[in-house]
Amino acid sequence: MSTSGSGPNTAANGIPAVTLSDEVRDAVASGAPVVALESTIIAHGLPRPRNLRVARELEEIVREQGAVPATVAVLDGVPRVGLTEEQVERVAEDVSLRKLGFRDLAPALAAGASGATTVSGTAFLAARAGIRVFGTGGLGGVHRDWVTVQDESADLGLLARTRITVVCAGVKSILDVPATLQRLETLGIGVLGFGTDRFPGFYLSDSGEPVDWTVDSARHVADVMAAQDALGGHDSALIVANPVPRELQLDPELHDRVLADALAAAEAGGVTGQAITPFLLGYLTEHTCGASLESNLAAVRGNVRLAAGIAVRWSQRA
Ligand code: PSU
Ligand code: MN
Repeated sequence: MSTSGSGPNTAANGIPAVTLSDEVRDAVASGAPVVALESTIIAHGLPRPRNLRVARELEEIVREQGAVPATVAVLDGVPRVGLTEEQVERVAEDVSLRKLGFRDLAPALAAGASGATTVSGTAFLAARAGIRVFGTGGLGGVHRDWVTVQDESADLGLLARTRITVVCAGVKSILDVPATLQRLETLGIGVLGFGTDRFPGFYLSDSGEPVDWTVDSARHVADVMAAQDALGGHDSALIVANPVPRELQLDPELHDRVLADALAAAEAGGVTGQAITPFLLGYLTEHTCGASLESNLAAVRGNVRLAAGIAVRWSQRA
């Protein structure tokens, strides 16, 4: 793996290995706090041109907490952890960027392609770069029509075998939330409710489902991470489920109504596979007149802030 920010280190087969920005490389090497940020949310999860402002704002939130942001993407076949300002702009503006889950990384590298990384792609590359904390919006999960299409996000399987702490606002209600929680249990992925004993519902502070473990401070999360490491065994992630503040959540009635319409529109339009999540998110934004976008952003901001706080705590233990 390359740790060079100045030009990728080319592996024996001619394919560039993971490239860290100079700032991220130095921070990782010195044990300073670093927070990984995904790029799919920027490229495919938020409307342009707002997405660029959000990408910059998220990096700024991490810095305000005293940590280093490491936005992850694949650009021209190079997997990058930590982007320059120009690279962040490209992620936000280039409409040809693909959506890359973990399994897409190798073909993208081989083809010299560019793409934004999902939770699975980001978590993999961040862990390879030595980063332990990752802040995002919502995880992928089990889709509601799983029985017929078996669409379960690769996020879950990847997190079952990657030692990283992911701060999220739960999973979107476009998914089957109880089934997703069940799969997390089956896969052995720990879930902590941050200041709550309810699993958050992304746009909503409460999905209606319980969580088994509650923590109330970044220090407590770091204690759980240390216990994971002390136990040893195979690597798995830790999910910190951080609810959007109740006063910033989407009106639950509006949420339920528009969600039902969105699911019907996806079915009528035959939208499936990688396209379904961006489709449903776009539909919700449009049909709530932007209200879903505001709760979405409130959730992401809160998660990234908390992720930075956890990264700071974690770095103090070392
Ligand atoms: N949930 C959101 N916004 C998003 C995503 C999920 O609220 O942008 C993105 C994340 O990058 C996540 C991906 O990893 O969608 C999951 O996609 P799929 O279901 O195709 O695995
Ligand atoms: Mn899928």
